[in-house]
Amino acid sequence: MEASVVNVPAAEERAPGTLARCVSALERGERFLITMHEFPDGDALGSALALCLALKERGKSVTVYSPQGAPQNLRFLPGAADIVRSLSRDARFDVCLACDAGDDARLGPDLPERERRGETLNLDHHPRSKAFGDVNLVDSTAASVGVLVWRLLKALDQPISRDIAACLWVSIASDTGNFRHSNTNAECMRIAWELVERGVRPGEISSRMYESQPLARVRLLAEVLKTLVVSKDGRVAWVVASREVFEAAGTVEETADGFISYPRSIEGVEVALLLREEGPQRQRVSFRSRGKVDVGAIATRFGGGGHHNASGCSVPGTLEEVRALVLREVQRGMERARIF
Ligand SMILES: [Mn+2]
Repeated sequence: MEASVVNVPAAEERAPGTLARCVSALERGERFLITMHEFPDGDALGSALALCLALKERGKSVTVYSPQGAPQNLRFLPGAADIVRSLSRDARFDVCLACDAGDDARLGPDLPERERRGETLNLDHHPRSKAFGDVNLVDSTAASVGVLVWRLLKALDQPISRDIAACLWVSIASDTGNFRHSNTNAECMRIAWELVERGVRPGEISSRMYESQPLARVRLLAEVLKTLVVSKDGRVAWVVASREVFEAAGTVEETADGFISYPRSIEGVEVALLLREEGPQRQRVSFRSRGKVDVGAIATRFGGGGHHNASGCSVPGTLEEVRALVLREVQRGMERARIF
């Protein structure tokens, strides 16, 4: 093992042998299924595709499954074009790897039964991750699931190709907000350094991820920002992506993913929300916290989940009803955090 992987991961201390069990499953298995949470982000896709590339280099048969596939700005990732959106009923695997899932309910409708998908490895860093795997490699101190994949590949003595490095970079850069968020730590910076040494060009990847937006998405942002509201005390800010907002922007294909960073960026705001209309009677809510309020706990109350500073849930009710409900819970969260 290289000197760069000096820290003993917290997960290894809590559940000794977990990493070794994963390594042995990766060595023994022949047919692999890799999947991730629905509507995958850079971490889910980057970690899954890095694993896929590594396993293929080891001569394994690999299927990567995601019902939605990669969003437009992540389609440049090596292997993204080979993601399958459905699985046949008789597909069988030796090992199933779930990346960044939080909960097996988020793994898509075609996830095979346990007997057909094989030994299930849950690779995750969500603090309330459900232990649905036969092996649960879960470490909330890992900045992204790509960090866990890095540890696995190192333990396997797997050479890190430039393509694998690019996938891991996207995983880490996405979940740390480009090394800005509070989960940015020494381990992920050390890995990032090694990835650059293996040929990753951070500027090129950033440009693909953030500076290749369709015009319609920027028009959608303009409409979403018109809905910005800040609470009287300046601590809570929210934006709304309703059906009318999409109509005004003239797009149905674009998503409001990431727009929550704008209310979050306002000085003095502790909690930011983005409400998206999933239907007239159901709203998707994303939360971001500046650190004092545990928005993961708030989302969990509504049946969702996530991290202390970033979470989401889907709530039944009209936009008005859901906004009132979640704002009340945010207020309680602020009181618990002693922010008045
Ligand atoms: Mn993640």
